[in-house]
Amino acid sequence: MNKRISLTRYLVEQQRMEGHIPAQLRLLLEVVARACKRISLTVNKGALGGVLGSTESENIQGEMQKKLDIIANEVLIEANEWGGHLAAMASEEMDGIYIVPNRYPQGEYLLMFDPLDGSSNIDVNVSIGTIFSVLVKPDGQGVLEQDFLQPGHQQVAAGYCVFGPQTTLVLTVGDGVAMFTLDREQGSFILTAENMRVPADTQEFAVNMSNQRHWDTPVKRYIDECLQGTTGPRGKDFNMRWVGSMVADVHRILTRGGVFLYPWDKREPEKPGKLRLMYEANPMAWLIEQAGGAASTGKQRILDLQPGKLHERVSVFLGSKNEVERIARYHGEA
Ligand code: FDP
Repeated sequence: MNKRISLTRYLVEQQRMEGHIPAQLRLLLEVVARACKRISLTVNKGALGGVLGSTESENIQGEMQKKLDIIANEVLIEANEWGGHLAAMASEEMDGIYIVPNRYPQGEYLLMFDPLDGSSNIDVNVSIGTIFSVLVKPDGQGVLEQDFLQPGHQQVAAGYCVFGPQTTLVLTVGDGVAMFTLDREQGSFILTAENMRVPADTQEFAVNMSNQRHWDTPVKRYIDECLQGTTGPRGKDFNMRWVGSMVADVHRILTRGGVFLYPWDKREPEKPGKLRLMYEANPMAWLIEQAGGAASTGKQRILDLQPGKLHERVSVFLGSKNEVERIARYHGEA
């Protein structure tokens, strides 16, 4: 890419284009990106910054919180609460919604985030990230948890930032997917890919194979067929890649294709899945669809799900379209 386009310039140009993002949404995205820069710097310090390891606390889902989960959560709240573009926030790490305090002006947007996805990879220096999703607050006085319970197809912006060998921010405002790489010397995100596309076919899958014995029949069938390679019904070999941070696995899929599976399984049958609909599945599903891929629960398009509660979990299959459609077909046939 010859001319360097910063995230700021990209967003200003998106704002100028008719029907694209309003000024308040542009501001919001810039603030989220700034918060991601701070989180990236903190992650980079690692043991030197005293930020590794766990706290004594658990989040609402009963998971032990890492120090960085809490730090990233605070960074995102502090950065976003005063700008006047938000009405409230919700986070995987907080029980209820966080309403913008009265001392600040209230905006029309709702921000949701998983402040640090892939927590179990923090201490071992493997890629982790921040995932975010933006909705418009429905009309009416005040803000209620209910206002967040909108299907994913109503998102107005979604993205993530991966803290890996490079820090990359990937974003959609409903007009394709763009990727920005953090230039540390300059301190700004620079556009490094536009119109990212997920190829419809792939020979790579991402799943936690240790759960195989707990899967449902359609998932077992799909993976069994992949594993049979050239001599099986698929007639081709498959490779497996599993980082174990959804944000990094999805980033690979957006970059070169593949399919990601985190299905419902029999370990805790009453739970619809492990991943969270509002903070993980919806933003990733929209990004993947915007890049020409597909995202399904196996039975339904993820973006059409009506959330029943803030911390709802869901079964997730996303990535290369033909593979996701095949998995959905196997669910239909089961
Ligand atoms: P983590 O528990 O490390 O935070 O949703 C969280 C997540 O990571 C995803 O990023 C990842 O895909 C998945 O859980 C991995 O979970 P398991 O190791 O339990 O399979």
